[in-house]
This record gives sequence, C-alpha cells and structure tokens, in this order.
Amino acid sequence: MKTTKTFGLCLVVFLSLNAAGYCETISLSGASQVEDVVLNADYANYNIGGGSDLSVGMWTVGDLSNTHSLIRFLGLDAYKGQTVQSATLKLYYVPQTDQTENTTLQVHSITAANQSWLEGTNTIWNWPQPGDPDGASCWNRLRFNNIAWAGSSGCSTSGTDYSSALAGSKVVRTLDIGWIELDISASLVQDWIDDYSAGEKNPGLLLRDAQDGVAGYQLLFKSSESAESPILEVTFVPEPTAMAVIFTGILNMVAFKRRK
Ligand SMILES: [Ca+2]
Repeated sequence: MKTTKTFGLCLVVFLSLNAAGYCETISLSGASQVEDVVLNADYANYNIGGGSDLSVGMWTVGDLSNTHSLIRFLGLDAYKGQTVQSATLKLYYVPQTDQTENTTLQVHSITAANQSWLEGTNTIWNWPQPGDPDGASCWNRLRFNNIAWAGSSGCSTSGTDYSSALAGSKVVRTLDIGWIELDISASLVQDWIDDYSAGEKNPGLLLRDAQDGVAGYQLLFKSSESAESPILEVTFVPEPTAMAVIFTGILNMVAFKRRK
C-alpha cells in the first residue's frame, strides 16, 4: 500500500511538472521577417521602404514634416493552434540632437482596410514603385498609383486607418540610447496568427507620436534593413508535453487494475 501511495505521489509531481510544459518564445526580425516603411508628409509622394531608419513624429527645428512608420511581422501563420501568452516589440532607438523632450511612442494596429500597404524598396526618397502596378506606400497614398488610404493621408485617421485602441505604448526618454521594449497586445498577435493564412500579410502596426503633428518630438529607430532590426518576441502558453500524455495513460491503467 505504501509503495503504491509513493508511486502515486511521484507520478502526480511528475505530471505536474510535465503538464506545465515549456514556454516557447519565438523572435521575428530582419528583412525576411519584417516589413517596415516611413511615411513622411514632407516627401508625401515618395517611398523609402528600403531605408535603414524609421521615424515617428516631427522635428523641433527646420524641416517640420510629420512622420509615421508602419511595421508588420511575417510568418506567424506557422504558429496556428498555439495561444499567445505575451508579445514584446523591441526597437533600436537612435537619439537625435533635436529631441529635447521625452516622447511617448504609441503603437496601434492598422485596420484591415489598409492591409495592402506595401513596404517598397527605395533607399532614398523617390517615386514609388517600379515593378508594381499599384506602387508602394507613401504619405499621400496607401499604394501610390491607385489606392488611397482608407481614412486620410499618412494612415492618420483613428478608427478608420488604425484601431483607436492602443496596442502598446512607451515613454522614450532622450537618454534611452539603444534597445527599447514595449508590450504588445497578446490578443492582437493572436488575431494575426488565427486570421491570416500562409503568404497572406497581416495589416501590422502603426507607430505614431502621442503628440502627433506637434513639432518638437521625433523619434528615430532602426529599420528591418539595418543590423538592429525591429524584433517581435512572442511567448506561447505552454502545451502539455507528450510525456505527460503517456504517463496520464499509465496512471489510468494503474487505477483501472486497482479497481479490478
Ligand atoms: Ca523597410
């Protein structure tokens, strides 16, 4: 009897450890997994999707053009069936001499109506986009040649161009050189996984300044074309391991024999 009880206790402990499984965290980064582009009001018909920087907000002095940036992460369909526990966006921040104030970066999900935004490949401000009949994205147009933004220029209308709800935010201090991290809505990333099939691109994220359109605040980050690409880390809810399933079967067999 004592042996059976000890065996049972050990089994329960073992099962508890295995049922917890292991957290799987994936990391998406680089030009093959990330698409990003700057929209610049001062170069409103130009695309620079292949550039090494992303910017958000307006300069303090000189060129006061407003900027937004768009980012999407690819390949999430491979994780269908898994449940997102948490998601983190990591951006490499490059302080600028004109940034004199701490600035709040706001991240929103882009609406499905703007899903077809196209990164483009220009590395200098230039007309978008050779090779694509609809053109790439720029401030004035979702697709330069043919398609307007669902709401307004710059993907700027809350509730139409992007979801009014914040997907994440972060106060970026002038001294925050290097990587910054912000939590991204787990349910949003779950939607990207569940709702978009292989090869189909999710709408992604809009990055904007909390004081959008107010001069004095502009954040500069590195793009997916740089060595310090934006990163999306996603952690999934642990699944019961195969060993837990096997030992659950053994436990059931032992219980069945004892009842006999
Ligand atoms: Ca890019």
